[in-house]
Amino acid sequence: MDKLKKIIIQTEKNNSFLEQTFKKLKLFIHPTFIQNNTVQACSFTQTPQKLNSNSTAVNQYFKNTIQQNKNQVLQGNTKSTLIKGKKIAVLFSGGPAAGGHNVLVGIKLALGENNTLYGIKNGPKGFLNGELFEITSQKLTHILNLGGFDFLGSDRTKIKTPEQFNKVKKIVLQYQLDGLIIIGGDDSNTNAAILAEYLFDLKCAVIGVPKTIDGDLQVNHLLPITFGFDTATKIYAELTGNILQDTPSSHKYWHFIKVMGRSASHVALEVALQTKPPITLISEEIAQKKMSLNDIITYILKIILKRYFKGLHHGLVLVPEGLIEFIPEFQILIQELNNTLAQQEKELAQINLFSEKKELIISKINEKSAKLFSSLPQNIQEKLLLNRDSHGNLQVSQIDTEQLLIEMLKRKIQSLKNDPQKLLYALNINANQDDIEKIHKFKFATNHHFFGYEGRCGAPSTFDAAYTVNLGLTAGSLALEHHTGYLASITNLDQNSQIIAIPLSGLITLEKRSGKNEMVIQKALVDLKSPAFEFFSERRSHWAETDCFSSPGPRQYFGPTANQLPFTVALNQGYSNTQFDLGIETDISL
Ligand code: FBP
Repeated sequence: MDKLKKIIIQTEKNNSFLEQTFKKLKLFIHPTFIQNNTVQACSFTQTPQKLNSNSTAVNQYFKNTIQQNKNQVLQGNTKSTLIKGKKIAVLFSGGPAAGGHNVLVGIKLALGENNTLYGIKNGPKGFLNGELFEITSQKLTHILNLGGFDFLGSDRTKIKTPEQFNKVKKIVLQYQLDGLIIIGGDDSNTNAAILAEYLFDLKCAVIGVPKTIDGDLQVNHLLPITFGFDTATKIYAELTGNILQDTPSSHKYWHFIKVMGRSASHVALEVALQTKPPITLISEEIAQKKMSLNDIITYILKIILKRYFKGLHHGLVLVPEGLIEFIPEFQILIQELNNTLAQQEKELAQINLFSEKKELIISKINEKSAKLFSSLPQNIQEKLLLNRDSHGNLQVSQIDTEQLLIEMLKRKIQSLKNDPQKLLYALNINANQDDIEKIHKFKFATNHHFFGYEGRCGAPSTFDAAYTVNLGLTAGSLALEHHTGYLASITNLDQNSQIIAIPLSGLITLEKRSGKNEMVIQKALVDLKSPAFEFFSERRSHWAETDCFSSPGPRQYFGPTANQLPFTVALNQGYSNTQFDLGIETDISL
């Protein structure tokens, strides 16, 4: 075989030239974890800061954990005492997010060679099946700084039934676990809090690590962001920036891009701040203004036409994944569909033809919802009827909202062509005779995209790479010292960053889900009074009227933007610049 072929073959199995380099990249390690030039666990002390739970039901449910942790925030301090012989297990829960592998590396560094780290394959489901194996340092050298969750795998099983809890107990006893670390989002950390209480008597500490590209697990200044958000938004911003750059070049397309982020619009907002497209929809604002689908279409069309009259035949609309669930009439429709799908499960399972399924559904929902459902394109109807996930959620990532908007706009534009004067008047656009003539020539050429899965498993940005290894060190240290029911976190990401632990029980509230009160960590949605949203709302009309976009390019590992934090995080935390400071660049030797 010739030399060139050999070189290319050597890049197989996560060994591209880039990956080879990434595995050797130095990482920023927080000074709390460095003693005598070695990276090791820290110890924790209580801070005066306490989280208050207002609900007696929550206090009652978490009585053991709260009695021990007093809902007080902990702070990490450098220490030297050596802890030996502990057995800690770790699992991923939910969708992947860049940096997950570095969390494992961080935990392993905290545990050192005197304690045992077990990896749990395939998330909570694998835990229930006892899929544990020992993670050696050797195994981790191959995944340092690489994207994905594939080293362990993940799943979305919610541990909730008595049988499942019994299985958990059995596994904890079988492996004599002193700690369990759950790397997950809001729902998974709710599960971590519940398991901490459940395993209290067995003296198995349960620790959460805040993961999700959605960015919807935030606790004011205590948890500025989850890991994975930075990488995902940088990837989406790169792609969006490239498309924006194409628009005035080809000068004919309107691109509709749906970006991931299940419910909250943090991802869309961040990508908007990075790239400044003409239109970005923010679900939380649409819900607050009670905008109907027709209102949204009217809003978009007005901008499209205003740009058209200025000679701008192109543009881009950024659509948050969860939009549909925030439009009031869809909220009602989805609720009714959820109920009907649950009640008619058996009947529906026996029907093969979609038209017959649809007929049954329509006969069971109210007239208004039936009318809305019938007016939707068939592919949207089909997706709205897909199975719910294990937490009972509609699978919004499967719904082509960007295509729905295009279809509805096309219908509206058709009616505009039939009666331009009437519609321009309805849209409140002042148009002269020339403009009306132009309407007849108006062409609406579109493209649609969904940026979702491509953002979850890319190699972590420098921020996520550093953040995750330090979160892993934090979680490992908490478990070693047997602090149970805590979420690992780092505050003040721009300067004087601090290692902290947030009591999970202090984050739990009661929320009505499917008609029942459930203990949950509430999703952090985009706050319309936040500095990031206010800044966006100040700038957006300027971005709509002219081409103001910018193209941030690929995520960078060297140079001026290598240490850049998400803009939304920097704005909302009141930082004075966009750079993170997480410690000292250190060679990781495993
Ligand atoms: P997590 O909340 O588990 O991190 O998942 C985030 C997410 O990427 C959402 O943005 C998206 O709606 C969902 O996962 C898609 O899930 P799936 O992998 O099951 O298609």
